[in-house]
Amino acid sequence: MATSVFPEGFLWGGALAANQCEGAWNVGGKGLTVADCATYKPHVDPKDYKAQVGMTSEQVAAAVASDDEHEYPRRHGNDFYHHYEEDLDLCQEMGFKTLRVSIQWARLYPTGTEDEPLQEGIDFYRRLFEAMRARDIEPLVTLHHYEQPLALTDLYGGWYDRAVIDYFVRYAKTCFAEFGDLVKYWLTFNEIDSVFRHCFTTIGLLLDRYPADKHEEIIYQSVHNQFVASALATKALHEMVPDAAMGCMLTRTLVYPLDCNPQNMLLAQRENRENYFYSDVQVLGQYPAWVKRYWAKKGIHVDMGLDDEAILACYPVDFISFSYYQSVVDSIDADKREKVGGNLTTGVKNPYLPTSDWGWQMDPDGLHYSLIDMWDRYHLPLFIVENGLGAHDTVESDGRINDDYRIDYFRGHIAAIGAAIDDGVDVMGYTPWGCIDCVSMSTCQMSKRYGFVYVDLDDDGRGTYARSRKKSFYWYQQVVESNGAELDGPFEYPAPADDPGPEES
Ligand code: BGP
Repeated sequence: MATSVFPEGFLWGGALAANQCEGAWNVGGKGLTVADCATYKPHVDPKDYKAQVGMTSEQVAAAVASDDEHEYPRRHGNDFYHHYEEDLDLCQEMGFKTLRVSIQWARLYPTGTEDEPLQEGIDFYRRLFEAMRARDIEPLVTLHHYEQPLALTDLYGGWYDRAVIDYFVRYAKTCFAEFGDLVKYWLTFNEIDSVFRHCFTTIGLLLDRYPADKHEEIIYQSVHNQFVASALATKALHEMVPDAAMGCMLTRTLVYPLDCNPQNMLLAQRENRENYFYSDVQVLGQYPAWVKRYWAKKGIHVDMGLDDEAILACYPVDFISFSYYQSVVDSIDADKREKVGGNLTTGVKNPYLPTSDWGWQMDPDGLHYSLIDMWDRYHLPLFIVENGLGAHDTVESDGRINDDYRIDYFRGHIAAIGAAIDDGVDVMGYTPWGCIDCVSMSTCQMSKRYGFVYVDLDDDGRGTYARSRKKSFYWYQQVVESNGAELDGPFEYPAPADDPGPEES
């Protein structure tokens, strides 16, 4: 077998988020979340990403009044809440060393503000983490993945009010006290940089409640409150669970200049810096000077507590995690150019890159580039906690799902990670997104599938929720077993009739 460039103990695995997989939206006293309000929207132009995630007060009121799960597919997810044992068996069979999941704040504190957590919620997550440990799967847990209690929107305008900092820290401390013996790797806010792209899912903000000229200031204020909450959660984790580590989580939206026009170079540099603003604060522990100058020029006032900046400086994160799906191109004359969509972003079409079924540009070299760039900037271990291909899968008459396109995608990206490691970058692990098919974040489609494991469920909510192994399941199993050395080797894809089914654990 070829030798591996991946370090021993590399955390191979997969990633899920509670709001897209758990279902059981009204079970165990769980409160409504922002995710429970997201509607099914298959026909939105991917370039018009605001239409995918923009949310109004009227739409939220309609969601609150409705019990429908078809219109609000994240309410049923893939029913991981009831299938997690079987799903973990499949992850174990693929050889997973880790699985990224999230805790729904509203399963513990239905409105986010209760004095005591719900025991039923705690019991569920303890069972889940114990089941992972029983299979030697290291839990990697996000505290806040687009699923905060909806009540905080009415009570505090989402994260606009700093009162939410204390509620979040209390919730985080509950998690560390209840699960700290089982969970050693934590992340605070998923894709914290997405506040400007979709502020309802990230900070529970309904923009129609505020004057338009204040929107930018409100978003900066809210994300400042999240930065402080994240630092205080990091402090609490280090005090309560000294052998645990906290990471930040960034959407890496690598921007290339369209060409070597110096104006385009500067434009791309500025946009990459804007992307790094969030990790700069969480890793370096201070606001970059350009942000404060920008606020001053625009008359933006961010209310900071006396100790806030000291808190940011004292409690930076231990490692950096990020999602990477595609790169973006920009140009000073972008409005005259052909555009493409992406992960809730848009850009100029890159003539060198193929696109996915949803029009996202696939670029493994961009992952290689990003890893080097982030390592050179921060010198902290990097963890790729989301990457993957959303695609239409077909179940053949023999029950097989021949997702060679997904294997090709992963082969390229894993080779890119290996190349970055070879270039001296410290990479901790890799958890492909949606390892078990789940509901899409942007469009709430079930038909946008990312998994190694197929879930029998369609966009209309029809199906048995049965799980089956795609061809990529066996391919990835071999990759993990060889610690990333075997990306091309032959492997068997047994017909589902011969499939042994999940092993008893
Ligand atoms: C990331 C989110 C995930 C996930 C993924 C794929 O930005 O953190 O929750 O869903 O994107 O996006 P989508 O589901 O819209 O295809």
